[in-house]
Amino acid sequence: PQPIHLSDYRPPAYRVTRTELTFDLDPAATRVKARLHLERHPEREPGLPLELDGEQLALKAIAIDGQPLDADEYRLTANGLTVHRVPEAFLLDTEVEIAPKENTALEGLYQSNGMYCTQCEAEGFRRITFYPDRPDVMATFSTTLIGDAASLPVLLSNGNPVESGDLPGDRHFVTWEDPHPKPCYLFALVAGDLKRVEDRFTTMSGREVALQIWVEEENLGKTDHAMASLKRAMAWDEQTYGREYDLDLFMIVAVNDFNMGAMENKGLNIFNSAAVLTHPHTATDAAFQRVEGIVAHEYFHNWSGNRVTCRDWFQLSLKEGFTVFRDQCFSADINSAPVKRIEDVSFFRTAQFAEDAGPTAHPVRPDHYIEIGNFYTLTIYEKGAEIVRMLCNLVGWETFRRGSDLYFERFDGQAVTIEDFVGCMGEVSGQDLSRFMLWYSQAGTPEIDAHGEYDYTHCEYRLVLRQRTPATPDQVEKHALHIPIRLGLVGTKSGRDLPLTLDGEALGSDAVIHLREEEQEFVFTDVAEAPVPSLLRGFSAPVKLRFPYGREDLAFLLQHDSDGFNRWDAGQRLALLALDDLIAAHRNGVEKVMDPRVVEAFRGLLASDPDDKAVLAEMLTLPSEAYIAEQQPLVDVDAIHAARDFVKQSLAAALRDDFLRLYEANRADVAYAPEPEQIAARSLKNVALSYLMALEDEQAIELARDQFTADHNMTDVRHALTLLVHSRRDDIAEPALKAFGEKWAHDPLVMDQWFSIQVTRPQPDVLERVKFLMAHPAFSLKNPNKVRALIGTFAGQNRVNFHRLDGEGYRLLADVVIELNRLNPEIAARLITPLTRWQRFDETRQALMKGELERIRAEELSPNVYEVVEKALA
Ligand code: BAL
Ligand code: ZN
Repeated sequence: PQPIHLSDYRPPAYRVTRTELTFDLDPAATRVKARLHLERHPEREPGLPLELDGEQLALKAIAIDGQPLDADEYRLTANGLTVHRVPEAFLLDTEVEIAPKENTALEGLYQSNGMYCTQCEAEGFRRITFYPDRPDVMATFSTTLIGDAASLPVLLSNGNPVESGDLPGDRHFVTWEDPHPKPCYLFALVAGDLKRVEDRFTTMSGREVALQIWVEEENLGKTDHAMASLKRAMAWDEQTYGREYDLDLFMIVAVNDFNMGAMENKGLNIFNSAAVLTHPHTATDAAFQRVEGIVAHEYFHNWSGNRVTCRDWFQLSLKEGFTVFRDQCFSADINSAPVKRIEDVSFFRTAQFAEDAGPTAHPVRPDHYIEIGNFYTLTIYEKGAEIVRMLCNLVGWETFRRGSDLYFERFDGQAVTIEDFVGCMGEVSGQDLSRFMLWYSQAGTPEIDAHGEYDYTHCEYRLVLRQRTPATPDQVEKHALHIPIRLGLVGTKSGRDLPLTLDGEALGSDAVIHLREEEQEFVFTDVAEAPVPSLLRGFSAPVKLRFPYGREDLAFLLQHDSDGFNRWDAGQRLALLALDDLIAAHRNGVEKVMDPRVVEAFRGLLASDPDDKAVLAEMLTLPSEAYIAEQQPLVDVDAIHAARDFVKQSLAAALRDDFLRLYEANRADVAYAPEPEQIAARSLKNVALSYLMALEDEQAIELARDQFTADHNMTDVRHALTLLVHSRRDDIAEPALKAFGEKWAHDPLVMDQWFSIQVTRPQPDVLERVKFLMAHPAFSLKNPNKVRALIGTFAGQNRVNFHRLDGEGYRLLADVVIELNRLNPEIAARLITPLTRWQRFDETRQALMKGELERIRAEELSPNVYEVVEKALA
């Protein structure tokens, strides 16, 4: 497969102004009739052939302006259809046949549990009909669905229903009209035996919108939270961005087999059922919050994505980065803002940093790709959101909002570029953002080395910052970026933020400085006492910042930093220093000794009276094995696991009574609600229980067992079950696991959790368990949620066992990738990620991992898997 380059972009030769589709639904032979109203693009020369994308379509008929074409008037290939000569403006009629039931890739039209549904982003529409399948072709759509009246009583598509009726042969039809011009990636249809929950929303201009969530009957009781989240998101977007919904109807459909989390199709969002269905008995607090965030994300796309979309797929972060930023702010507003930031950054620094440092590293706006499906990445989404956040902070919220208004107004109904978005921000702020644009084109995580010195004589604090971005594949030379660094100087005597004066200007006690050069010195004057700098507050830029903090400095910041995020980060840094020593001790076979400063810091936290319990829970949580690994020059999975376990056990032993008190104090017996205060208390209680269970004494086991059997809500049940299953007490773990599996055998989303809990246990027999579970009746390689829950979780989260020295973990993953390469290339390509990180490991493991990548490469590969494997082995 050949790469596609951003620099080759040209407008399409012909644009479609209107699309009329008729689907006659059948599992093996769905007929799709398409009437396209086409005209030459004014910027393209006359006389060009008409090129349409199309894959796996059986062409049955083709006509232009009503005249059937002869075979020599067009050419069919595996990727599309070319009509050699067409008029300036014309109607194209085609009819194709497709087989939804054979579609295991879950792109285009497919079946899930007997219902029909679609996924067209990025390039799935070409599996439905011949079409210019690119986001800069925007048309109004009319869609008629014809299906069996008994088995497919519900027929949905984008827009508003305008006509329906019965047809001969017990069939019926519904016609939908979507008045908003859209690219075909936003097309959707759903047909099945579904039930709906309905609500209403009155928009800020007083229009009534019907809100519907469509599910299988047994899931009718699991939609309340999604509906409440949707209404909150609609109100938030009006209040925060002045954006109002624009159709009379907004629908969400839950689907079990879905590659992504959800999809923002115009007026008809299709959701992975895991991203929409919740019930206190089946979903954890984290799942409730995830649903809230994803429902909001998809809704927000209605403006940032649908009304204004991307010119080409290189601009994917235009809609995704902005929309992730919007959903992050929404979640922060309605939950604990510091915890939301801690969670997002914690995930980002673990997973996106790893991506940016690996063989698949790419800029937020890539300049080439083979398969766009491989670019729904943490870089495009999360780093893209960090860039938008920096922009917002650079120009200030009020100005950012004016820029956003200008962007939506100027480009409404258009397909545009990242320059158009940033240009609006530059225009309203008067700032020159040309250098800032480098964030979009330069891959890799910038590293900042900082050091500072206090001059007692002159009361000055001199801060020197040096930036460097390591080379990434295809991009060796890097330039200095514009990096905003929010900071404070915390007085060592007063424990307070000191006033900041820079170049004679008073900046307050919390300010942003701008690093633009490779190296810059900042001299703060009138600094009354020696400070400890608190740098990169709130993670003000997506960079790695190193500062030679002593452990006392970190303990001090943990106690005194006025920035909640940096207080948490100081604790993480302190724990990492202690972990470093322990990892070294483990490797050298030396006795491990716990750093008393960490114990004291934790004792202080446990004695504190937190104003935000959720933040305290985060502070008491040790860095994950994956994050610790990110800090190591070479990853030693066993040493990391042993060191982290040792810290956990040492803290538990030293502070057992405190953890016990914390557990009891947060054990409220209230009716479950997914609201911030309750979630915070549950997190704190469950963190305490984790420490107590590190000791595995009788009392801890009793507590965990009681919590498991009390069965109040899935958050508590799942946490207790995980602790039991991960303990050495098989006599308790196995019956609990069995009871849980039997109780929830009917619920696929809970069974996903059951799979994940088992395959993250640290015991060495887990690999055999993974194989055994692959034969479980509830498992299917064709269901992406199951693959992620069992295989993805094992390979991504069970580091000691996946990286077994006999290579069996790698082999298992490669076997699954090879099989999925045929069934579902998009999921297969994503699953390879852990193997692509081979350079981070010792030579033995490197050889084993590469061996498996080469075994995959020897197969006949989909473009998705080919691209990832080639990069990994380059
Ligand atoms: N556009 C794909 C799913 C999402 O990002 O919302
Ligand atoms: Zn999105």
